[in-house]
Amino acid sequence: MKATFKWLNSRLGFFFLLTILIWAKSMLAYFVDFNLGIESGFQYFILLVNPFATTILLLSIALYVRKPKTSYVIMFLIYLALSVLIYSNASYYREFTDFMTINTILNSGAVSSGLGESALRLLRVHDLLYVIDLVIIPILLFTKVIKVDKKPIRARVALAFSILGALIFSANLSLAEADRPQLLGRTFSRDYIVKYLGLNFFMAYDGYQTYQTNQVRAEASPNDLVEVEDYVKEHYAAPSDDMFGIAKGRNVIYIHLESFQQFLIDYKLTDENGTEHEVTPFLNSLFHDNQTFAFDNFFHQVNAGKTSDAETLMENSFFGLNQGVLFPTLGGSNTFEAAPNILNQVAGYSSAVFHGNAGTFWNRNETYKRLGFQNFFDASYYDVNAENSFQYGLHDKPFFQQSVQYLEHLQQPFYTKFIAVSNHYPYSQFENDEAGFPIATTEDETINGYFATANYLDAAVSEFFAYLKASGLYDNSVIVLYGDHYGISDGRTTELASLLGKNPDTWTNYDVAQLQRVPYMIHVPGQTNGGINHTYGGQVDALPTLLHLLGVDTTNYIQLGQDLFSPDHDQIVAYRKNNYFFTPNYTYYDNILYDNTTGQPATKEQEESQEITDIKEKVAKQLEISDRLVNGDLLRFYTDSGLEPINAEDFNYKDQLDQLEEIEETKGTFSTSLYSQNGNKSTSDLYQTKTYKEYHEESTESTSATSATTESSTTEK
Ligand code: GP9
Ligand code: MN
Repeated sequence: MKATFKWLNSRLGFFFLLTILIWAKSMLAYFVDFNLGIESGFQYFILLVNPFATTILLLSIALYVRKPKTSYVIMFLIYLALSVLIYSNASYYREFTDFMTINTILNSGAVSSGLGESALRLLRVHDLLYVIDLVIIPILLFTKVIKVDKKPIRARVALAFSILGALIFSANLSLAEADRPQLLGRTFSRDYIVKYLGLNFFMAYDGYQTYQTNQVRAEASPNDLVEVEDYVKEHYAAPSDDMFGIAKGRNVIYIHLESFQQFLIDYKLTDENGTEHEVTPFLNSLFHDNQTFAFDNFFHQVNAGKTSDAETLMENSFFGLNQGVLFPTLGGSNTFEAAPNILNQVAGYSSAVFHGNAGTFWNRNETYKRLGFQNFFDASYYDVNAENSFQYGLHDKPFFQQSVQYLEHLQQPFYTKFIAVSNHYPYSQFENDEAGFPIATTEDETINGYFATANYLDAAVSEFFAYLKASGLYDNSVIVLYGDHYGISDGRTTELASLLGKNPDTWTNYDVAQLQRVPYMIHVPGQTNGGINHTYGGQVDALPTLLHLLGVDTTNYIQLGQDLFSPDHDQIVAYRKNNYFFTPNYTYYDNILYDNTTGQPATKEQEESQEITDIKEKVAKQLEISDRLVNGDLLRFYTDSGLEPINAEDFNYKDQLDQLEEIEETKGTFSTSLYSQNGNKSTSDLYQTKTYKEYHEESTESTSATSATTESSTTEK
């Protein structure tokens, strides 16, 4: 027995023991306490090896220390720190389904409430496995069962271990980047970083990011606001009298159309037999409805933060970051004066976001609180299973359907956002009863599937509208639909050319630039003077536009966009990447200025004209002001809005149905939720959903009106 454990009596033996134990504890946390969403054998493999690199690297520090006792003590202390990190995260995760960050540790009571008073409630039997060794190992050392090895490790050997750790780390990092490109640049979610690179790395990375943002933040002062305020005043576009307040007091329902480009509107895909298929018949009908104020020169302005950048723009009327992504880096600490907060404080709106993916994705669970969203229904509120979901969460039809059980409990008026996701890269084909819409036949799989997933999204939105009408919510709501960003990335668009009736050989970056249009439709039931508006605008303009329709004065808010209905609206659309821009006359994209009338590069005179110099200056200014505002966290100094600062701790995204029901109860007969108005009865059964197959069978058998298809119509799959 003794001989078997003899290796433990050497320093390297002790080092290996601790390494293996940290690995084992990491596995315990990964597989028992965390929910990391492992999607492939490859990810599984990365998960198994990721604790080694940083553990070896850190423990190797103690190998350089020659004195026996000191070396053992240092090694054990490092071990202790790593163990505490694993265990505290395991415990924190049970309460918050998230990892601890430097910010949560430093600034919030959340950690103490997670690990303090309620810690007992969070204890599990298997927790013993995380801590028992912390007692046993010292005992084994004191009782000399494990003997302290007096012989120092040669510096060269110590160095070899540090290098080994570093090598494993770089291998780990390249495997991770291969599976999830731009993992670090974009910081999609903490889950991703832990899944690919482990907890230790995550902590260090988070520390580095926090340090960087705090540096910039610390240097900023209230003085920096002056320039921002000047810009906002000068750039302000007063509302048009005809439009101001036309939707006053109505509920707001945002529908986020994932990866949806303007070219899909009215597009017909021709199948192999030459038959044309309208891709998004419902959204097309909305686009042409005279109750809809639709825009056909509206551009996305996102950068690496994609969906979350679109959200940043729409909710705040400022841009995402030039480098990195705002939600994960600043969302958990910055001060915002966003739409849900403004509407709550000036017009008594309640608010909620609905999204069928993990709440941690894009750090939404932290950021939404600071934006002022009272509720956030993430994947944990939905019945998500292998059949009705994919890698980005719940599919759109069950997503909208399952959302109404929560929506009906919100006090009205409400400000809500539904983030659809099925029309997301890689636009995989459905392999169930949702399959059937034709798949395009280009060389590019991604493009081929795009139309079918867009058609699915269209059907999902149509069902949701039918519910809104059936439940009565429709009439006192304004429904805003927008595409968040391109679905077909620039590099793939040549393949798309022929589908758009263009010649791939003469396809240029001018054509690519035109594809950055996304739909923006404001549907105001009962209004009849809508129509298609050709004004050039972008996502940064959405918030002042909406607030003015709701009759909210925006003069005192720091918003960088302009009301699209304002006669003063400047038709200059800044693109976040490289200060490109779109205007009615010019397109600046991929470092080339194009003349819109010809689609050809502009002449030298045009390029050097005063008009272009002015546009470039305005674009640069808007982006620069945005960066100053967010990087310096300047809104924390701003008081002229008259808004009370938000306390993120006031919002708790757990057990939200209970919270909403409690509000209904307290308000009694004054409760304005749909549920209360409906005599405390759910409206969920008004929701009708069918699969593509069911719709299709129905339309082909349209002569037999009472066909059996309606029977099973409310079941999804
Ligand atoms: C994820 C979804 C997609 O929850 O919103 O984000 P994206 O990849 O488009 O940025
Ligand atoms: Mn998106």
